[in-house]
Amino acid sequence: MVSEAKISIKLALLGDAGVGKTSLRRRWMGESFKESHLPTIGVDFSVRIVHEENTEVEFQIWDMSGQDLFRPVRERFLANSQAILYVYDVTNPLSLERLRYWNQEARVAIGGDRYQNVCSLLVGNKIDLVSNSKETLPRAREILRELTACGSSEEDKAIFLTSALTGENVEEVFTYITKKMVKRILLNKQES
Ligand SMILES: Nc1nc2c(ncn2[C@@H]2O[C@H](COP(=O)(O)OP(=O)(O)OP(=O)(O)O)[C@@H](O)[C@H]2O)c(=O)[nH]1
Ligand SMILES: [Mg+2]
Repeated sequence: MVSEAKISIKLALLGDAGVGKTSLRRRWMGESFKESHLPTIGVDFSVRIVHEENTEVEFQIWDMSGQDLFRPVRERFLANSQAILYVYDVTNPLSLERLRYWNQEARVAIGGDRYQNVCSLLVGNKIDLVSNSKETLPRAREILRELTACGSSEEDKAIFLTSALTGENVEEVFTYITKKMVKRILLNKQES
């Protein structure tokens, strides 16, 4: 029997306070949805094991507070991130613009050279609250161009519209990032 390879992925959730980072994490972890906003204090952490291409993937999720005051804490935990979900709220256009700020914070914490290897995805959350969430996509594409996407020719695929409330597209986000990261890590292993 061929034993599975084992890898771990350190994924950070970044975005303004209240956009739904914790709700997305909880949804993917199979936990219940909370109606009230309980702000994350500093950083929350979850681990989930998934399997992809004969590889066991330990997904470490670092769920960051969106409040300014926790910047020093975030920086410490961001430093080793391999993937980042930049989350905005589709009902709040400012939260989409603010992803440029979050990108700067991540670049500084991770370091310019290393940031080039980080896999970034944009997630527009709370689509259950609007009938036209796709209207945010043109601007989201522009902003994503400034970030490092998971393969620049696949920009469209690196933007997901989700609802942590209904669960729509949440699994797809994590499946996408798993496939991308496993492919990349296995490729790097072969080359080294
Ligand atoms: N309708 C709807 N509400 C959502 C959704 N996701 C989150 N919320 C609500 O938005 C509020 C904030 O959600 P959180 O997940 O705590 O936000 P956060 O980004 O983790 O916030 P901080 O930890 O303060 O940075 C809560 O009241 C959630 O119930 C969603 O997809 N749809
Ligand atoms: Mg939170």
